Amino acid sequence: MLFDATGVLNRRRFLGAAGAAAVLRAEAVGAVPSARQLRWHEMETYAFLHFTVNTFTDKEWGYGDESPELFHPTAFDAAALMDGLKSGGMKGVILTCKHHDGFCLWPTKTTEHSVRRTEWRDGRGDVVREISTAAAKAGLKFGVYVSPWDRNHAAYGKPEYVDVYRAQLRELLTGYGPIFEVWHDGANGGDGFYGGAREKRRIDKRSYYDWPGTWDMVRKLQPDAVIFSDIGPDIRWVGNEKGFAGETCWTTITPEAEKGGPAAVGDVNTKINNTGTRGGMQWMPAECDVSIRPGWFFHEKENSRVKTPETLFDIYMKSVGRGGSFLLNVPPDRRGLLHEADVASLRGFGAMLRSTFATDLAKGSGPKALTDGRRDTHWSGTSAEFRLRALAVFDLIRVREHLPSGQRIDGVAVDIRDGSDWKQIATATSIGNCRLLRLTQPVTTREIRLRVTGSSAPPVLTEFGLYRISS
Ligand code: FUL
Repeated sequence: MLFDATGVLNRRRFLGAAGAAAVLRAEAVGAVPSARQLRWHEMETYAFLHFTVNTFTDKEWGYGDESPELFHPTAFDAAALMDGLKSGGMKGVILTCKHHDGFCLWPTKTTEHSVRRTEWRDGRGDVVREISTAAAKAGLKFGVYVSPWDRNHAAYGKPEYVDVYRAQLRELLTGYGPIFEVWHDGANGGDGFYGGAREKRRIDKRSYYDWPGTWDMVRKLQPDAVIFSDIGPDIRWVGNEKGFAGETCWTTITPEAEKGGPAAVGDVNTKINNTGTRGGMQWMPAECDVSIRPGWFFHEKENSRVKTPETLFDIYMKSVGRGGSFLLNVPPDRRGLLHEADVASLRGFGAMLRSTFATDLAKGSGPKALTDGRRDTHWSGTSAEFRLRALAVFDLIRVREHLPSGQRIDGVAVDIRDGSDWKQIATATSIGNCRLLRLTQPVTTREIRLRVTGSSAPPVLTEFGLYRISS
């Protein structure tokens, strides 16, 4: 028996069976995901829409003194936006309901600085309403980005503003149906218009917003929503805006401030956020955000710099393929549509994803729970063999851990049969929700073996799949 009656690993037998010289650590399974995190883990790929007055001023950060009249999309079409995102395989969409400039894309009661003060839809428009409705119709989940920093609001920096911020969130979380994610950026304070004061306002990142109070409110209003920030509590920033997680990326983490000590929204050690912490205190998966263009907002001059489907696929490998999620920003243009170049790239990427994962060559070839294409069935062991019906060619391997059991695996190796021996073709460290192992050359074989080369408790896996990357 590899494990005793209580499930504790017999170290000597484990090493023998795995055939690896891994060092096992006898530690507890540690942090495990909540139900809302588990649901989020299944999404993997979703989109950001950065859209506001900046789209019309050609800026990335508005100062807060922009006239609302500047916002005048000429052909805004939420259904068309959703079509474009869906063609890229997106499962949800997070809208910048308010960016740092403070302009609100919905007719909020909290400020005059909103779509109500525009000629768009005769001042009766509501971008949040149109996007959330179109998303639901298209089968996409909807999330909100509400910038805590507000360069327009006169009260920013004073205690009253925190109530304004919460009231804005409350409107969004109560008036627009189910929300899957609430997104808080970490850009806090600085110079701005602030109701005409035009000055620099600094805030204390650790105390000003009283984040626990805000997050309690989010939990009450939308208990199923995951909350994102530099420090979670549900989903963490991956530490860069290029869309990649660390080659080793633990879902667990004990976040740290840039200079050590407890982290805060706006003050994290980005390296630790990028890799997570083995055996960390919290289950807090990494979200990898990146824009399809150099900027987050639409700029005509960047039309020739839209990322190609191949680049997006590479980012997918380094985000979803390392246990995180891929949050791809595709900014609407001044018409209120996705630019043709972005749509072409989304389509190409979506097609690559769909055709790559259409056929799992390992299906039915090994332990049932690993090869039945389901995530709710799981298998425990340290070495599994797969015998395919015929010779197959593949260059991509997908391995998934059973998340409710915690992140147990420290490393895996994959071998193919080579005469009477096995030949190792790939290795990986952290697994978590999904690990994609891309081979440098396609491999042709019928017999494959997965070995767990180290784990902190009996490994529990839900999937082993083999694919051929489509170009
Ligand atoms: C950052 C912001 O400053 C950027 O403008 C953008 O919204 C990015 C996703 O988050 O904190």
